Amino acid sequence: MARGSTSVEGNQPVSVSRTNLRSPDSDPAPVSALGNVVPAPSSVRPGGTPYTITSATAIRVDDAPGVRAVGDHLAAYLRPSTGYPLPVTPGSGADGVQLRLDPAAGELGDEGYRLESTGDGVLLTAREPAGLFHGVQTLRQLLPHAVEADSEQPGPWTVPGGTITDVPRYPYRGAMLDVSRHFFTVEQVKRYVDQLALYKINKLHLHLTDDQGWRIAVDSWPQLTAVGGSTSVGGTGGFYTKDQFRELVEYAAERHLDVIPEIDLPGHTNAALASYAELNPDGQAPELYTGTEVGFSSLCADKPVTYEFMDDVIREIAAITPGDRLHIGGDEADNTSAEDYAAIMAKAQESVARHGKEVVAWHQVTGTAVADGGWVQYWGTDETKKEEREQVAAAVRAGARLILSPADRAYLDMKYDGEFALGLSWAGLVEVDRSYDWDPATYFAEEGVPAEAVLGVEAPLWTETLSTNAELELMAFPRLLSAAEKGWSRGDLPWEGFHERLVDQGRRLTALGIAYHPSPKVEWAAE
Ligand code: IFG
Repeated sequence: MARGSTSVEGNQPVSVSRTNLRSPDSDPAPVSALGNVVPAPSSVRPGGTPYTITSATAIRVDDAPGVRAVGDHLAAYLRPSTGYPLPVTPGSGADGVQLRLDPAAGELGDEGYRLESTGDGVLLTAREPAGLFHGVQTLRQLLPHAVEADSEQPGPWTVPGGTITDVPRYPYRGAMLDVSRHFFTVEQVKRYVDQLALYKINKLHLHLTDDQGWRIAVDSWPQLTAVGGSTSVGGTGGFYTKDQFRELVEYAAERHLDVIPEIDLPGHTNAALASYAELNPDGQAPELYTGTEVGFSSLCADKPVTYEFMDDVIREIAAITPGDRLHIGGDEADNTSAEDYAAIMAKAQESVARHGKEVVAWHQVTGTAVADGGWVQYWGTDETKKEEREQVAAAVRAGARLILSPADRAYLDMKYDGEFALGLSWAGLVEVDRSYDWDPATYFAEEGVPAEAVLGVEAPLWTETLSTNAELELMAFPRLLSAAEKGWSRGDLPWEGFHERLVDQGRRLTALGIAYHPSPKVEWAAE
């Protein structure tokens, strides 16, 4: 099996060393046109006659809930660049592009799909609408990259012939956006959601509260946004009303992403403490904070009002969150004693359960009791002490499940190189090859954590140094594609194959108006 290409029988693990980095003697076979997709599909069988979309092509959809919506998304993706009408037509025609549900296709699971491209057309089959939506993202990538343009381009719009059968490896494939250090409006977040959908990301974790800003309205504590939402790192503030948050949740859901809101506790709370004097030990509210230090703030464990505050906030956020998960933070509580941390996190987890949700928290929560069914988000690095990793493994043995966000691989705010203007470097420098150089399935193998305890992967983007979509996109692309592939495909695919497929993705990102980082690790102009 030549290194670097996706096999015709699914992704056979190639024998790579612990790193997936390019080895000098690698001679990757050219990836097939049908396999030129990120994340890599499970099984790619090129062959048969290609299909060319024309002005006569119809998008034929099952008359079932959610299927027409996927057809409308596909039409919206293709109409501007092709200039074709591409009507979305309920009915059973067997030509054109068909989106069909098959409840018996159990092997495709909740999010998988089959794409069959022949001379007569493209047939997308899935058990659920989410699978059809993910199949549509693959179909986009099988068309020339000019299809992503928002103005009419010359064709032809040809899809390679063959069959793709594709099922995600992990159910949790996330991206986090920190809207506290710098606020991003609803429209700015929607733009990021559109980009995440192309790579089959299905979770948007919004880091809504921190020292520098409280970004979500809470009716019972209105000062949180009136005061706590009024500033940011070095600048103006902002916040989402509940209706705006609902609008984001709906927009993400239409693109098959669940929103997971984070209320960071007990640390990273200066914005809340500055908003309500009574939350502070001495009844004195601190100044609003617009710097970038961490670890200095803490809720007060021995004041009853603290727990009223937390329960009110969790109640109101739970009520506007359709998903079943709330993130309660738990990181960098450097100014909270272990005893106080345990007391606060226990109460917070009780509140989450009382309001009908389940917990996600940063892995520091494993220093105290993790609620049944709790999910732990690990953000350590290769330098993380063994006992810290062991503590996480112990929580897993007690039933917790893991979301992996290793900061020296998946943190999109890490500088690419020492001279890079944006981003931070506390976890090291992360070029795109390093962002690809890890395998979620074996990441905690040394601690004996079973592979099935890993729910998936998330790529956080912290915004201490970012405030525009252009800056966000420079940091997120192309490294988000590594996280997307680690979450959807096998984690032991060789760097060479990913590198090959990145080249075409670069052209797509450009066609999408995304100014990505032209990493020197990738031969972007390669034919
Ligand atoms: N660590 C902090 C973030 C942010 C980050 C920047 C976590 C969980 C460093 N906590 O990452 O608030 O400041 O890279």
